[in-house]
Amino acid sequence: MRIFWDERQLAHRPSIEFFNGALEPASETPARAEQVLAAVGRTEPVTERGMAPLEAVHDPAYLELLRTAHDEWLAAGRSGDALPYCFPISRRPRKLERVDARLGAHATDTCAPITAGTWESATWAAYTALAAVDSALAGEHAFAVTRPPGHHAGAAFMGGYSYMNHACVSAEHARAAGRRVAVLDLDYHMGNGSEDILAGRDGLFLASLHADPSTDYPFFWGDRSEGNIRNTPLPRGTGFAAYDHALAEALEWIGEQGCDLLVISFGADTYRGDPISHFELDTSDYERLAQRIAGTNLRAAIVLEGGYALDALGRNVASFLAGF
Ligand code: OKP
Ligand code: ZN
Repeated sequence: MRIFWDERQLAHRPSIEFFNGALEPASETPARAEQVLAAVGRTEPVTERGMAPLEAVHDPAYLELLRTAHDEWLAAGRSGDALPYCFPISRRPRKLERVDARLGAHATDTCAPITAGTWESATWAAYTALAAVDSALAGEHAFAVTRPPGHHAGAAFMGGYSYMNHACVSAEHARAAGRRVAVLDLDYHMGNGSEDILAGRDGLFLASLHADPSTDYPFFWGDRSEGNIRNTPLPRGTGFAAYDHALAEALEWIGEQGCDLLVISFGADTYRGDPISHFELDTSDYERLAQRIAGTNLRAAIVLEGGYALDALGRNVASFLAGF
């Protein structure tokens, strides 16, 4: 297992978030990466890849907003993190002038604050994922230490702590290299951005296990399967036996699609101690789940999505990696 990391991912430092109607300290912090790094040991460096692999999955106007929104926010006389508050439910095309309108046009929710370092971290998360998928293409499993998460970022939207969909950027890179690629999403939350990007794309597949959207974020996706998308909603309280069974079925489907490479969106927020989630996996369960995946003989590029129990995040990730 090779492990990749670039410290520019620490530049994104959101301060606050809305949660259940109150402003709270942000859950998605640089300390998450630091906990993981302390647990996994030596990492390898990552190279810059320019805009092309990002533009292969994201809309150029959206990328431009990500790059410039915080500067525009400051130019408008604001301080702190840039957040949208008004969203285009009307779907009427408009010429957008204020940064507030442009943010709302490219966001599903208020859970993705843009800070001074967001662009730097999000692009280096994508480059780190690309390094991992290059390793998988060459025949060796790899783990990319990535933050902020990516799977709620769609072709032209951010949301849920996610800006750049690094799982999809790396899956598309492997597809362009001639592979049939499955993204296996094991984060607690349904990866609505990944579905947005992958639905209907030739040679790319998404199998996702997640909390039932009737009870959990992102609410408006994740209950239906169609074409190259396979969604498995699971109830709050799901523990190892039911999760492992759902994983076995997802892997069988991935095999039936003829996939020959895996990108795993790994979220450790399925852990029983996660502060914002409601599954019941234990640290040792991650190793057993990973053993099941490794048993398929597909090479895997693993990227980090969520996981907010800071004290346990490192050992949960290490347990998952040990299974390979
Ligand atoms: C990201 B990932 C915060 C409310 C919490 C957002 C959850 C994002 C999870 N304002 N809802 O999938 O771990
Ligand atoms: Zn999550």
